Amino acid sequence: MTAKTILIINGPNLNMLGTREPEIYGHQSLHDIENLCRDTAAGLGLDIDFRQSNHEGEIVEWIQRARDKHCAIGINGAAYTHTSLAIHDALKLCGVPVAEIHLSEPKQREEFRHFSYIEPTAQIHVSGKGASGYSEAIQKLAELL
Ligand code: CA2
Repeated sequence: MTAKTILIINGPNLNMLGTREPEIYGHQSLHDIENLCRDTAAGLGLDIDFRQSNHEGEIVEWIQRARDKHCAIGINGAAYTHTSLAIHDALKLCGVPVAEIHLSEPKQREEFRHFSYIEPTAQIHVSGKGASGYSEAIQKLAELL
C-alpha cells in the first residue's frame, strides 16, 4: 500500500453483480469492475485497494483506517447508502477526498433510494453510468489529489 492508493469500497450484495438484474446493474461482475478500476488507476500513476463487504461495521473500520494508508476513497455503499449514519459519520471524519459511486441512478428509482447518507460527505458523485462510473470517479479523484 502506498500514499498513492485509492480505496474502493463496495457495499452489500455487490459481490452478486452480473448474476441478476443486468437491466439495472449491467452484465459485468465485480471482478470485471475491479480490473477496470486497476486499469484506470494505473494510467494515472495510482494504485487501487478494491474491497467488498456485506457488513456495515467492517466498512466503518476500513474507512477509519483509510487516513493512514490511502489518498482517497471511492464508495458504492449499495443499500447502506440509504440507511447508514455510521458510514456517514466515518466518511465525514476520514480526512481524504470521497467519491460516491452508483451503477444505477438511485434518484430515478423507488423513493426509498432517493436519500443518501453518503452524498453530503462526498466531493464527487457519479451515478447511472454503470461500471464506467467507477472509472470516471477515479479520474475525478485524481484531479483533486
Ligand atoms: O446503483 C447502485 O450502484 C446501488 O448502490 C446498488 C444497490 C442499491 O441498493 C442502491 O440503491 C444503488 C444494490 C446493490 C445490489 O447488487 C445486486 C447485484 C446483483 C444483483 C442484484 C443486486
